[in-house]
Amino acid sequence: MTTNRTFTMIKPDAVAEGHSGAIIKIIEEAGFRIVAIKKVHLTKERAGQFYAVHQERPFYDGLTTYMSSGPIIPMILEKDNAVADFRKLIGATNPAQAEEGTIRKQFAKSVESNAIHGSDSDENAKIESDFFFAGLEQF
Ligand code: RTP
Ligand code: MG
Repeated sequence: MTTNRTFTMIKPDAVAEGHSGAIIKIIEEAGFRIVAIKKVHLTKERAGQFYAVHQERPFYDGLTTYMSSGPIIPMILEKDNAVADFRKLIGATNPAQAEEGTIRKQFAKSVESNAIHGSDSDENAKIESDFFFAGLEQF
């Protein structure tokens, strides 16, 4: 089953450098509606819970340090085919491999500090949305 929602976070590097507005503009112009949005600063422990799926990977400690290094902007987005279309809009994990015109091509600095997150499945979009937003915030 495909749903019409996905989850994203503008990551600490992009927020700190003042790119949030430009990134949100690209997202809205691509046809996504913002369902929920806020600004939060995760603890390293909480970042570790979000990325628990990667806990055996060599980059896990660096990833959780990075994701707790400053505020992030989590959002729930709505559009037909949201998960796949949003992954396409953000581009490859490593900006060196990201296509021209993608958000990571424009704003990511490295494979780790890559400006933005996008859920990789409908199931994870729901889990990740519920991690940050209460049901009454998801309108
Ligand atoms: P995301 O989950 O953030 O949307 O990114 P993704 O699916 O494209 O990449 P994933 O494999 O899920 O990795 C999650 C995040 O971990 C950092 N990373 N660092 N140093 C490294 O080799 C490495 N690999 C991944 C990135 O911040 C990546 O987005
Ligand atoms: Mg991922």
